[in-house]
Amino acid sequence: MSVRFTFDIHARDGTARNGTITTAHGSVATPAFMPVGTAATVKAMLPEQVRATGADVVLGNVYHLMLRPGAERIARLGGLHHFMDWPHTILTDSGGFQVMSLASMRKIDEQGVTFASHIDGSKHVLTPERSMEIQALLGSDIQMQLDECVSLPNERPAIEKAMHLSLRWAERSKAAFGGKPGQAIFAIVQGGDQADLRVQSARALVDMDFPGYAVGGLAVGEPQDVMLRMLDIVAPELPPERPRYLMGVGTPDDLLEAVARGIDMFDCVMPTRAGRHGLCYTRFGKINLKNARHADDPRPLDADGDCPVASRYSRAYLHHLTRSNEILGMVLNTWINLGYYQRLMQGARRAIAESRYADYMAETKAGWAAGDI
Ligand code: PRF
Repeated sequence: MSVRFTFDIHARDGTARNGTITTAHGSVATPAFMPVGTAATVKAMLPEQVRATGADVVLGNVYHLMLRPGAERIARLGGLHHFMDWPHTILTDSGGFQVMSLASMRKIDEQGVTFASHIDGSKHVLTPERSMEIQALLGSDIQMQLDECVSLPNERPAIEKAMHLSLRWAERSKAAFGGKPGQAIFAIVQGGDQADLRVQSARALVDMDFPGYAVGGLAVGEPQDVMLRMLDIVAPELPPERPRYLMGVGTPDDLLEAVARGIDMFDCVMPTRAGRHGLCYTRFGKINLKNARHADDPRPLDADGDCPVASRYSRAYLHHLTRSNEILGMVLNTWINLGYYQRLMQGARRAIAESRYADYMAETKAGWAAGDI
């Protein structure tokens, strides 16, 4: 029996939604946070630990994996799920965004992106067709169209040009998508901070009929209120029965606000990257474990919470590991953060199902603001 890609909405509270995405590799409870596993690893974590935090899906990157170890090699070795031993859902980003932030000598034209590898300087071309071919070789469950994302603030002509190029690349990506059972391709809405361009982009992509829609080009330098205004404008344009993914976002506060506006999926390096630098997210707000005030503190970060790490180790120990650059410090801090992001989304799902999302948001924010940490 082959599994179809589906999205079922169980409950709505205002514009917030609680649902389940089903892919070839299992189900994803939404709203969902997807830990970033750029190079076929969620840095510092074993796959079973990532799973234990509550993640149903992780993200992989075309850009990194095509350069090292190579998409054809991963395919020969049985695909990305087998290679990294993550048997659950995988979403892959198409590569354009990472090329623009990491590669040197980047050039974008109608055909695609030409760039030099940040690893060895070798030259590569990524077209919509090649990006989809790579995502098929990886065996990704949710594949993203190739797009162009410009940073903000930016001039309108540059935003408009990138939005139109992304629409043409959406057509080509969709035509090139292989689509085994249980796999899907998502479109990406662009248009920067320009309301009319956002609407134009969303409408053109909806006409192309994708199984899911992402909102790209946000959290790229604009203030939070601009991002939220764009979500207020874009979400009503998208088909209510299809999943919506806000790419590369964000802080816990961003997630709560975007869920309220109808977003179902998120990914961000923040919990993993911040963790490796000693920054932890908890119910009581953000804490910098490098700070000297923790050196003699015997209390765990969250004695009464369900995180096996945050309830167990003392702040003094986490401070010591972090200051000493110990590998275990990165592991524990990453675990705490991924655990917190997952609990935040679990709480959101429950609150939406019980029609008390606004209260959940207010209570959660009050917990951060109390700042007793
Ligand atoms: N496009 C793609 N990946 C992304 C983004 C985008 O706009 C962003 C923007 N926040 C993060 N990751 N393809």
